[in-house]
Amino acid sequence: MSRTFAMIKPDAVERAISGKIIAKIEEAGFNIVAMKKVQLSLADAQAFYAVHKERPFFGELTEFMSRSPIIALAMEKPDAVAAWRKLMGATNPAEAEPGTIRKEFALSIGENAVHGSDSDENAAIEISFFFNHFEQV
Ligand code: DAT
Ligand code: MG
Repeated sequence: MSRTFAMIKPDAVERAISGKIIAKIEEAGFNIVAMKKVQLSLADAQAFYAVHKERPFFGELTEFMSRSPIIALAMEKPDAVAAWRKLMGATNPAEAEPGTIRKEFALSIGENAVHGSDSDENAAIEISFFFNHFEQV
């Protein structure tokens, strides 16, 4: 069993489709071990996405991620990181496979509905960014 970290991003929470996305997560067999709705400050978003700070889209990304609430989730499944990235689909919804969350719900490469960790190591860092040990069942 392994864990990954997911976020339902502001564009999806604003459109009130977080329930549809959580249903897909559960239908795919993930066990949600922690979940909360929070609004990131700009500084929080800059810290979370620090790895992208030299990228040309960093300002746009961090302003978007802090403009309204997100839902943060830690979830468990065998090979969770890869399984969640497969269910999310490609970063750019134009390249996402049919049946993926980004294909169905993303608006653009920036406002792409969901986040997912890219490695077990980053999953652990991202889960602990949002949840302390007693917030994880
Ligand atoms: P992913 O979220 O699929 O892991 P990433 O880590 O490369 O993608 O980038 C993080 C987020 O930054 C991504 O979900 C949306 C935004 N982003 C990436 N590339 C972008 C681009 N070319 N223009 C605008 N936003 C971009
Ligand atoms: Mg990434």
